[in-house]
Amino acid sequence: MTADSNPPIPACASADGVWRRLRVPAGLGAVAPGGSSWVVEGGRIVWIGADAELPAAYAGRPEFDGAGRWATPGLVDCHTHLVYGGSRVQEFALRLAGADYEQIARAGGGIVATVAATRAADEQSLYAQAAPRLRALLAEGVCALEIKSGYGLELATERRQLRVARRLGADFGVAVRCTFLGAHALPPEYAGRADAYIDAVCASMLPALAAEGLVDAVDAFCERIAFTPAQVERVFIAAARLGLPVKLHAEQRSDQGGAALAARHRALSCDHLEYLGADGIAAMRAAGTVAVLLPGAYYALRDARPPPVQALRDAGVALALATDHNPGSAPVLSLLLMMNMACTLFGLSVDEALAGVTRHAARALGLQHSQGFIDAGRPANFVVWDIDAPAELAYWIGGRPRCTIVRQGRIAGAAP
Ligand code: DI6
Ligand code: FE
Repeated sequence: MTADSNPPIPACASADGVWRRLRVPAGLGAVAPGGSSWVVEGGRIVWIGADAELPAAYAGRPEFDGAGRWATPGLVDCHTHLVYGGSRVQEFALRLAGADYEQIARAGGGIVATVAATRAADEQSLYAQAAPRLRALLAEGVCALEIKSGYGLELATERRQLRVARRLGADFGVAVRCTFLGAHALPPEYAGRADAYIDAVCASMLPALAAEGLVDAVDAFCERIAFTPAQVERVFIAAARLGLPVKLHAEQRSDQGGAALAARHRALSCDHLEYLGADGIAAMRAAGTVAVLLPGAYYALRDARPPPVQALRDAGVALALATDHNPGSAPVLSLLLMMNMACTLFGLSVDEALAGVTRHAARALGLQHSQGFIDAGRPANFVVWDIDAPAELAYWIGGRPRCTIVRQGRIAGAAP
């Protein structure tokens, strides 16, 4: 995808008025079974109820007639690495020729290759490269997303990534949660000195970026090719000192006990989880930590071991889905496709997949009070779809249903 010199999507028109005759899938809104209406005022939903019960006080407002269409909350992509320099298209060819992700990483490719390209890119270039990726996600109804740092691995570049993430949120009128992922990989200048790098993450990078208001949460990569649980725990302690919530890339390629560690630190989410064991599940359940499943990375890496969905379900752990958009393991630009893959590859039901890209994804970002559910008192973030049934959102592969998106109280545009 080429860099974008176009301006952000304009927020076309106010959504203020009465949205009538809409149906919402079970569990995604405070709605009536037969058909619902809601009233948007000043960009927020101020009333919601059955069509027939619309208070007379709202008569005369602009009307948007859904004519029985399905509506969902705005989608939430709760795990992306959207801001980075370059691509890793050559690794795709290497993988097709038989190399695996860890071999590529150990040979100096992988995350560290993107670190070099990101360090070389200025803020304007990072913004221009990320904008079309964001535009693709937004066109499917995404109203909130996470953007992680982690391709700088030194202060100035991590700052640049997070500043671009903040600017994208403001310019595109979308809720962006900025997550500091300094403990993503070991930068080459610290080769053989992982603990010294973690010192720098905890003592200087994180406090500086948090003081600049650039950090909403703190993440780390706990894996054989990344950081040990003991190193991750030091990062979590530094986050707690600053009052920041944590999350973890855990158990993607081996069971390191990362999920249990993260749950002990009351993590918002643990993500990937293909190798998650019973202890991790129990700890996540006890802490209310969301399990974020990333079927795009699973697919792209041709993994053979799906996450333990049935055990997570049995334990009552909330399941969220995300693109994990990144240039290496998940060049994914469609959250709807992740619904399809989660159903097809991981055995989720359509209802679970829908909750996974709305309600539970919002919780994975700590945004459960403003995103992922249609209710009075919340900012107006919802999508009205031209579909026959909610299952259509998980059905198409490589296309998307037409829709009208209301994002932060503005009608953001209809898909062509
Ligand atoms: N897990 C991921 O899915 C990404 N980072 C991580 O820790 C992959 C990042 C990359 O390959 O560039
Ligand atoms: Fe990731």
